[in-house]
Amino acid sequence: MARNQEEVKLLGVRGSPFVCRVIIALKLKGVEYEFIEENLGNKSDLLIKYNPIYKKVPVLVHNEKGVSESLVIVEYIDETWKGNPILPIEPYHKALARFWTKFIDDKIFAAIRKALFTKDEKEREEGIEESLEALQFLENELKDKFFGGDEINFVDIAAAIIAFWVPIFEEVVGIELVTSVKFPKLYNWSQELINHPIVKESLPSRDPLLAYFKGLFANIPASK
Ligand SMILES: N[C@@H](CCC(=O)N[C@@H](CS)C(=O)NCC(=O)O)C(=O)O
Ligand SMILES: *[C@@H]1O[C@H](CO)[C@@H](O)[C@H](O)[C@H]1NC(C)=O
Ligand SMILES: *[C@@H]1O[C@H](CO)[C@@H](O)[C@H](O)[C@H]1NC(C)=O
Repeated sequence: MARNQEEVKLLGVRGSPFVCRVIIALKLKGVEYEFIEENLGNKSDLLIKYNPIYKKVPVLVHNEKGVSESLVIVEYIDETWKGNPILPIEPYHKALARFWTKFIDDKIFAAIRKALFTKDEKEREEGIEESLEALQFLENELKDKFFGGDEINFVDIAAAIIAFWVPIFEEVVGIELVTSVKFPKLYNWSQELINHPIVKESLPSRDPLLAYFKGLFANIPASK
């Protein structure tokens, strides 16, 4: 199929850090796409059809082929549209980039969730401790302006959640995680990332998101 006949659709919601990864990747590659806003309270037939297992966004539909899971989608985009590479080419560096993205989802995101989405103080303290421990590994890994060096790469895209969403969570819950004192490199990186032109135009608006998470947090049942 000729390039100009390509049909690219993204099923998503605006505020999702996982959907945002895919938006950043598509914009970096200069791929035109149609954004289809999902209502997660009443999922579309399209979402159920293309992601019957998890029924989650993002889903990329490229010429009627569906791809799910944000990190898998970003790799697919990188391999399908050349130019502005997202993953390293060299196998060892590629393996390391995949390792860190998995670490972000399995360790950092899990610990941060634990710290946030609870009203149990003991659970929160444990979550904060686990978050700080995990973030320290990422701080030690950061050697340049971005994880990708001068340009953003797979790890920067995966970690956008730390740069943009985590400060919102901190504000909602009233805790501190990524401060310039605790994590000077990560803090600077987060400022660079959210001001990177492609990332900046891919991020959702902060205020509605803050209001949304405030509501979500207020509705967490009190612990026994
Ligand atoms: N591991 C998934 C996570 C995606 C995810 O959690 N999506 C949320 C929105 S932020 C969702 O679709 N939730 C709907 C549901 O769980 O029913 C990814 O990386 O794509
Ligand atoms: C869910 O969405 C479908 C399709 O847009 C609509 O027909 C239906 O009324 C919606 N259901 C609810 C409970 O809002
Ligand atoms: C962070 O940025 C500030 C201001 O640009 C700079 O003074 C500081 O040295 C940077 N810190 C690190 C750890 O890069």
